[in-house]
Amino acid sequence: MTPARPLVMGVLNVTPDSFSDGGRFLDPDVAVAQALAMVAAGADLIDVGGESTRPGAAPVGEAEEIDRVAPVIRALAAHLAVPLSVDTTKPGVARAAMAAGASVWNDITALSGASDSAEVAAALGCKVVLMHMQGEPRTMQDDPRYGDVVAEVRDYLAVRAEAAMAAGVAREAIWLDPGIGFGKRLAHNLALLAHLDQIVALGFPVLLGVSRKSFLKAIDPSASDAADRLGGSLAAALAGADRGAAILRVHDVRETVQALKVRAAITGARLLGPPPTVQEINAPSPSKGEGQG
Ligand code: 9MG
Repeated sequence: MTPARPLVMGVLNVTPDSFSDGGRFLDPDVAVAQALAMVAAGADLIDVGGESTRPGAAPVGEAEEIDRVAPVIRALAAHLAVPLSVDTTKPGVARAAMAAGASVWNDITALSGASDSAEVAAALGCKVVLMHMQGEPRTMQDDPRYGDVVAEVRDYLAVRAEAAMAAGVAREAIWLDPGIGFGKRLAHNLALLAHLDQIVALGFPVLLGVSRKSFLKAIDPSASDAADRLGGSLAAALAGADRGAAILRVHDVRETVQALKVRAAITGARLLGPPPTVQEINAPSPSKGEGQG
């Protein structure tokens, strides 16, 4: 039996200014072609975003955001069998996206972007991603501070999940996300990745987004271009998978799926193969020249 692997969520930005692929997929036909390619490469779901969340990004009005995402989601729903997610902080955009065929609301404000966000999510009956962010995208990287970042993020997510359920969102509809890079320094991001199991322990599926993020550049300064961060993205994604991430939000679908397949094959081989006996472990290694051909 192959061990379960995390689901892979492909990122489709229909924004003129996203940090990684801004402006490339504004045309619905181009967006559909890109989404089809991601599904062919193994994406289990597609996340469509019409407002950039990179630090310093300019906010977008609701009508413009709907104009960007709704036609693309409608076209994707007609061509794809995989679930579609909308990355938005606005209940009006979430409503329009669900009407166009989406079934997941990916909200970087954890349903705190508007006073009625949680009630709208409950009424829509969609899945919701509740993400942690300190501050707001424009200024979040100015001076983020925490005492114990893992405990603070975990407790915040637990409170937001309770608030969503109190508003009528079903427990099974909730996914949590530590919000890597959202109001966090390198050390905060690394602590959250190293201790992701503490967020997983809350009992909800955990979505993780590390793909091409700036903290990778802080570790390898040669990766100043977002597209040069594939190796770091894969390493961080696998670390998240090892700690129980259920969904990985990624730009490089084919490479991520391949990395996960190799990881699963290794895990499967370890699970299926007989464990070494004490005698085998204690047996002396062959001396030089023996058994090496
Ligand atoms: C929109 N967006 C950008 N990065 C993200 C992340 O890490 N998680 C989620 N849920 N959304 C993200």
